[in-house]
Amino acid sequence: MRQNGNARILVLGGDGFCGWPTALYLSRQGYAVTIVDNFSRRLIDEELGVEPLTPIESIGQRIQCWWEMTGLNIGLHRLDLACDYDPLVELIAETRPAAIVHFAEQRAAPYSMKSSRHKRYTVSNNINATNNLLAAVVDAGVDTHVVHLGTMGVYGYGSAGMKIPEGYLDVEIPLENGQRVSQQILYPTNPGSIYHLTKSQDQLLFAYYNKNDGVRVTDLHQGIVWGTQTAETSLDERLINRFDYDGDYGTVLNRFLMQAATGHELTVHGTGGQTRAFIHISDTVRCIQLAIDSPPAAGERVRIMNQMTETHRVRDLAKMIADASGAKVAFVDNPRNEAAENELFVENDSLCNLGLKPTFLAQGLMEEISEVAGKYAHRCNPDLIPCRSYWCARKNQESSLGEGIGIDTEDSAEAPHLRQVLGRAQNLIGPTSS
Ligand code: NAD
Ligand code: USQ
Repeated sequence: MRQNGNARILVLGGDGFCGWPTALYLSRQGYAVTIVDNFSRRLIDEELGVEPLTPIESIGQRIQCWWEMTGLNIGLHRLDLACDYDPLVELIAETRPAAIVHFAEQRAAPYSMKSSRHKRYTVSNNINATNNLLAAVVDAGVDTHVVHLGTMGVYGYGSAGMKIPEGYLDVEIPLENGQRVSQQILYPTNPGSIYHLTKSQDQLLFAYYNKNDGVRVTDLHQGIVWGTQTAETSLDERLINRFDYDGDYGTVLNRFLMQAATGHELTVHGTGGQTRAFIHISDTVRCIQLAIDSPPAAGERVRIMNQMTETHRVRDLAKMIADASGAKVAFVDNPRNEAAENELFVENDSLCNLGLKPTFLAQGLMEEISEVAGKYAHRCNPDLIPCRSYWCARKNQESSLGEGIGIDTEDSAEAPHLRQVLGRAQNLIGPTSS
């Protein structure tokens, strides 16, 4: 008998790197899962001329395979959350989900900084998707718990020396009459890219709809996700998760793993003194369930939890992987505008207290190098490894002249760069099971 059999969960962005394994995990835990996605991530692969290192199937084939392997059905709706408002309200009103997990945003900082077009697309897509979701929950008249994937990057990556708290900061304000008033405020946000900026703005949308309409929200401020496979995506190669390694979407640890496996130098930006927070993909999916199973009470303010398990300095990561694999480390010019060196201390008690048992880097590293990066190394295109998105406009223009990207030709921020490939979207979706 499945414990969660009656609970319907919508997974927005369920075809993506975090969304797909989460959809499978929740399905296996007994929730009735429906994926909502517009497949923009697959279209962006086309725009960038990139394929993931791992050979991912169409969403239809993925869902079909899941049914064959487990007898479990996953529903599917193709919607653009930033535009398709009425169908979204209908879907929520019809399914009355216990929770909606919101992964559906443009999530790469380098991509968001490539050009004004990419900045405008990222802002338009992400803010509209989040606002539409919240407005739709209100319009549908449901008491659904919204679980959002935020980012550690909303805090910036530093503090006054204390651990970064989980969302709220205790402050004391001196009044003119000499009294001092204590308050908790949202931790001052300090985003480093346009992408991170949209996550900061999401926080205000959540606070507003929570205050005004009583929408129950959990915002999970997640660190950099590493690894590829979970127990569920490993069941059959047709279920494999995507592994991004290119200069825009590849995240640092997965890039280093792939670089080690393909004999490429490990591309440390600047001095590698940047310290960041990390979490394994298996822990991501577990955290989502922990959040779903412990919703905030009616009337409770937005609950913010830091979803990370360890912090590392980039050059230490490179050394760890170089020592394990024999790879060489290259210190390259940093294309980003970020602090060269930072310390990072983070509170993460909430999810650990709910039952998270972290997977630490030392446990999974070699397995990732050999079983994923090594196995699919032949699919790597080395030309796609360098990061060519510069935070500084002039350098970006110089770079885009060489590549034919980044120049605005249309007066719309909606998704102009995607239009050229939209016609092929149907092929990417393939047959569907629902
Ligand atoms: P991803 O790009 O692989 O997946 C996002 C999915 O959302 C894609 O399938 C995409 O097609 C879909 N999507 C985007 N815009 C949409 C729209 N308007 N309508 C419908 N679907 C849309 O990204 P990911 O790595 O799985 O990240 C998921 C979420 O987790 C993001 O919000 C990201 O900010 C957050 N996050 C990711 C990481 C990480 O390291 N990957 C770390 C912290 C937080
Ligand atoms: N870096 C290198 N070499 C590389 C790639 C990156 O040194 O080849 C450095 C970057 O300069 C940066 C750090 O590694 O200092 C992290 O970069 P990243 O691309 O791994 O991570 P980031 O851009 O911060 O974004 C990723 C996800 C994003 C998520 C965020 C969580 O793409 O969706 O929100 O991690 S966090 O970093 O905690 O804000």
